[in-house]
Amino acid sequence: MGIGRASSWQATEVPALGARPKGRLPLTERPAWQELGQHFQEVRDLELKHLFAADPDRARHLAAEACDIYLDYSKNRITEVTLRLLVKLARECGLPERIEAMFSGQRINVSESRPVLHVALRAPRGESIMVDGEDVVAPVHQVLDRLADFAERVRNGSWKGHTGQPVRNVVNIGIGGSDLGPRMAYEALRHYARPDLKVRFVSNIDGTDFVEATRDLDPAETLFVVCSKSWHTLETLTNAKTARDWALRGLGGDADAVAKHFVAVSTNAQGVAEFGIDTANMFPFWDWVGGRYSYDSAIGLSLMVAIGPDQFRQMLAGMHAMDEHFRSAPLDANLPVLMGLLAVWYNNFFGAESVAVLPYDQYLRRLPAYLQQLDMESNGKHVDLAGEPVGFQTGPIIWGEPGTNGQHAFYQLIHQGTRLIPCDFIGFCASLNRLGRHQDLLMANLLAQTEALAFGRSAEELRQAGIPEWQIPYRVCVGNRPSNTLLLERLTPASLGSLIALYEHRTFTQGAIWGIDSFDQWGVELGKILADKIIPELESDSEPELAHDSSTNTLIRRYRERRGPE
Ligand code: G6Q
Repeated sequence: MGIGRASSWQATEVPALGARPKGRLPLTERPAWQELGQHFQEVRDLELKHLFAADPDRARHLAAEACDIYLDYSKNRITEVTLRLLVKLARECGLPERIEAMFSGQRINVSESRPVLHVALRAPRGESIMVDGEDVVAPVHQVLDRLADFAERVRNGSWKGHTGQPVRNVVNIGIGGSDLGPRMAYEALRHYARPDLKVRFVSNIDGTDFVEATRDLDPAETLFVVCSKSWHTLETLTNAKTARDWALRGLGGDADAVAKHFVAVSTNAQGVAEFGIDTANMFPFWDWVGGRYSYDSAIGLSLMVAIGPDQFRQMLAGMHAMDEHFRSAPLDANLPVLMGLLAVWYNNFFGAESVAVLPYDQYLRRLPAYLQQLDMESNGKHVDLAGEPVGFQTGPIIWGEPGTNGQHAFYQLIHQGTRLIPCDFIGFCASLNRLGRHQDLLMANLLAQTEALAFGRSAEELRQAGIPEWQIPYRVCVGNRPSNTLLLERLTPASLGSLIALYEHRTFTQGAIWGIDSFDQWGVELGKILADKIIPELESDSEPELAHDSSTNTLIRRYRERRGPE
């Protein structure tokens, strides 16, 4: 099978009109989609080496820059015509109108009837975005000021624990959007964090997560930041309760200690109060912030304590700069739009099933996990905005590891496997840790990988290099594997902010083309409902009556028999 030959664009089923704006055709019937389908047949076998040979200025033509992020997208299997048609598709899908609808606070999260306003979290003081007649930017800054005040008190030692000791350990308790963002950003900005402050993250309901995160901590010096938008999440509430027991045990059992060692970030003040955390120690956010889009809200409190309010605000400024770019740059020079359209090109026309994100910076090691949620929870949808089944593939699988580790693990499949895997390479010109030759060696690897993927190594080249004939088939790399390269100057709070906002808006662009709701996540509900049913069956002292399928029943019985004593 030739790489990238599978094609899903011809899918015949199309979504019904439903709530689609009047006169707008289903996606696969739109002129640009149809033209892209024909164009795909013409260019599917074009090779990058020929495209580069035909246009010595290709790298200049197919590059864009914004917010100090240089995007080289020349190593993609596209021509000028592809780009023109993709931009035409974006217009036919109403992308500019959808961008405006988001920024102006319309309820674009249709299945939850909510606006989607993470962009308001980084809007500068004095701007206003109205929702139901009320400005949402002013409250954002009130909360930011409260967060900054609290973070400073923790950092300068004036916030004291129950026994009068300053905080030396911050443990963030949350899961999903209340964990992945702050954890990724803390890792990314560790260079800017206070070295004398330990910051840990507990998310998994597996008790091991809590035990290992707190094993070497002194409760008298530990602050728990419990993050839960809903304050209903089993994992977070269970971990928070365990944390409270742990802290009280270590602090002599005085319930007053909770006020000094626990703060909450939530939209649910009642739930927080019932749990026993004083709402004076609660930082709110709003239902127009989706969990996976929330680390720049109060959910980022642990990060703010670690890096300080000024650096946090610089991160917000970097995000805002990318928001402005996304809102105002022409579509064909707009980084998130270009990346989103290229993703659609591979996903729907080449039939690519996944995208690898490969950051060449150790500080970005949690970025692939973060982007996995951002993209897969947002665009893993099977119905369109009207609730009708889509007739095409939506969100791809996102995966990756930091370079160069991945090179010694899974890159083989990207180079010589049978699947087409578009890659995003992310690198920095200057390292935060200059150490001998390390940075040049790291970046040489990034550049070499993009080159090897694009241009491969032919049988002829191998012959010329003296490789024995019998070995040549094994060693040929056919190339023509596409990649984007994102080159930034240096990893700073601002550049991280711009990078994350770039990916947020890339996700948005894809969702807008597919006409889906990128802001709900109903698919995660079913497992929770079933778990709620199974919990009492595992915990009951007497043998429960089981009414599941025979597999689940057998597994429950086997687990109960063998779990051992407490
Ligand atoms: C993200 C999702 C999900 C959510 C977690 C935690 O967009 O909504 O990952 O963040 O389920 O939810 P709570 O913050 O409500 O505990």
